[in-house]
Amino acid sequence: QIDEAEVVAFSVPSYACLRRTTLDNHNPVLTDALSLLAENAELSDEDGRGVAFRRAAAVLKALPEPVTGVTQLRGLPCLGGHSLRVIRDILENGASSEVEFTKQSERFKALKVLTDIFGVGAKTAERWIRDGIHSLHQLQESGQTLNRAQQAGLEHYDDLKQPVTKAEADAIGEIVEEAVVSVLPGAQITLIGGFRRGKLTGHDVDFLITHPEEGREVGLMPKVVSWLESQGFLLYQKTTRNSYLEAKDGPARPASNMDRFERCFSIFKLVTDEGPKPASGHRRWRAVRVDLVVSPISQFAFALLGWTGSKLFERELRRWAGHEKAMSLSSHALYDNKQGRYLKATSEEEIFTYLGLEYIPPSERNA
Ligand code: TTP
Ligand code: MN
Ligand code: MN
Ligand code: MN
Repeated sequence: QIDEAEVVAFSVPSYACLRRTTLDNHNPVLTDALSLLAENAELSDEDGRGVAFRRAAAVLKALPEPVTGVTQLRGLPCLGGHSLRVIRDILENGASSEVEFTKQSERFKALKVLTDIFGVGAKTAERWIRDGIHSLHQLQESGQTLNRAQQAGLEHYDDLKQPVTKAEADAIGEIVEEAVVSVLPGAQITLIGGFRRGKLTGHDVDFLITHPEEGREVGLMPKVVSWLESQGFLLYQKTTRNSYLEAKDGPARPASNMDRFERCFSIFKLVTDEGPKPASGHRRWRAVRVDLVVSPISQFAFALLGWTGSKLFERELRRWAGHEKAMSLSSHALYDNKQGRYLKATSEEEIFTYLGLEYIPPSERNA
């Protein structure tokens, strides 16, 4: 018999940026289920539902131990009726019928396979599915026109599905660093994204590049890309220019959440084995997705905070800033709407202080 007092009740603040979320998840079955429903919603153009499931999953990720009964969840934030139903199903029956049904559905499977191609988003996948395309094979047979990114994505599909290890990320980091200092001595690179949060694997590797002297970073990306290309390290790249201009009278947040740094989406050719020539049919390299971002030093702290993630942690930081502090936070700047001015910062700690938040280190931003 279970004593009422033995039922652990948890207490968790509702904003993910008020919580410390490590990679030590005690409820992976529940969070996987909710994340799958979030993914399905996002792929189906139901972003509101997607965020609701992401928030619910994040609350469970922050719990100090496994949930054994729904009574423990009383009073927890972000758990709507739908998420609670899914959780109860799993706790009581071992599985959620909705999750199992979604996983098996032809539509979800097709959306997954197609959007797993680099360069293919939900809208494109949706259109292809309407044309009866549900698999890579059907796509190849269909005669659909693919853009350059999608062609590269299809060509390197199997490699890009393989998780990238920390060792591979570090190997790429050394090459990128060599490129960066060769074209601009004194320039610095920082590993960002999931690896900065301490993840052991990732779907890509993200780097932030800057130079301690403001302005020296201008025009850097094309030079880095040329260097990498000349050495044969890039299988694909697309560079987009910096389009950020600080408005005289704010706010910091651009129309979309997409930031406006000079950035490069690439597919890297990483040599995996320096040994003797491999048997025919085997190759000694793999393709890895790499994202490069260049920021001026004056925006570096904001870029670092904005690109370290997790995506939900970032979203919650911006929500906190807007709703609780009347400030607009982006990867470029922090604007105080009441004072009508930008707040300068040279470290992530300063930004947390402006926002009235306790500092959360990267390893505890895994919401
Ligand atoms: P991702 O590389 O997509 O995610 P991740 O590194 O957290 O996870 P994974 O291991 O699967 O790669 O994005 C990294 C961070 O960059 C994320 O917090 C969101 C941010 N970001 C932007 O600020 N702008 C953008 O346009 C994109 C795509 C990401
Ligand atoms: Mn990443
Ligand atoms: Mn991720
Ligand atoms: Mn990335």
